Amino acid sequence: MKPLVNRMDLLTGEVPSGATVVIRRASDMKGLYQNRVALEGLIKAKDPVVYQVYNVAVPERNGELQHCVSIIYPGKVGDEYFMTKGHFHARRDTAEVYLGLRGKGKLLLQTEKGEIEVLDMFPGSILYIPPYWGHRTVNVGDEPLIFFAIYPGDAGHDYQTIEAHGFRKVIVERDGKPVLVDNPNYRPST
Ligand code: PAN
Ligand code: ZN
Repeated sequence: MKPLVNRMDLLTGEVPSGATVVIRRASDMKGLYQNRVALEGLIKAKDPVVYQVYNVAVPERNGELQHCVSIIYPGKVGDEYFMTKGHFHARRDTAEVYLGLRGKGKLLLQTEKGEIEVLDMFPGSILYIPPYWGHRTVNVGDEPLIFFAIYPGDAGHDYQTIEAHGFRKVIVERDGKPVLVDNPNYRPST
């Protein structure tokens, strides 16, 4: 691997070259929001992009550092804000750092035992995700939420655990403000 430099647009979060982009539309988020009817309506209307991630191409092996820019667009499904799918790292003993660049967000973290934490994301926020904590980001503002992330090359992503159990809490809008409420559909691990 040779050293490399890439450029991101600090306003839009786009990385025009040197990265692969993953695009997640409303139709990719089935089963993740509480309000299925609202999600179906959104998919039928125009199936908007909920978020996208520019991943700089780095080998997925120990010693390397994966790094990427995530952009979560403003919007809601019912009263639940646009958010990422959320995941654990496949290798549970790997950490991650997020650097907030634009917008207003919440980082929802949860251990497999169901312990939960919520951190604020804002331009200049430096967030540490320790090993063993699943994580999901939520855009609670009215502009794109953009952040840079760095994590071990061989961390990998486990989406299935979150898909199967959900997060204990969800972040919804109440009277124009984000509020953390219990997830009625949370299925704890036994
Ligand atoms: C981030 C996330 C990114 C998209 O780069 O992968 O924000 O979220 P999902 O992967 O949950 O769809 C990260 O935490 N990587 O490990
Ligand atoms: Zn991660």
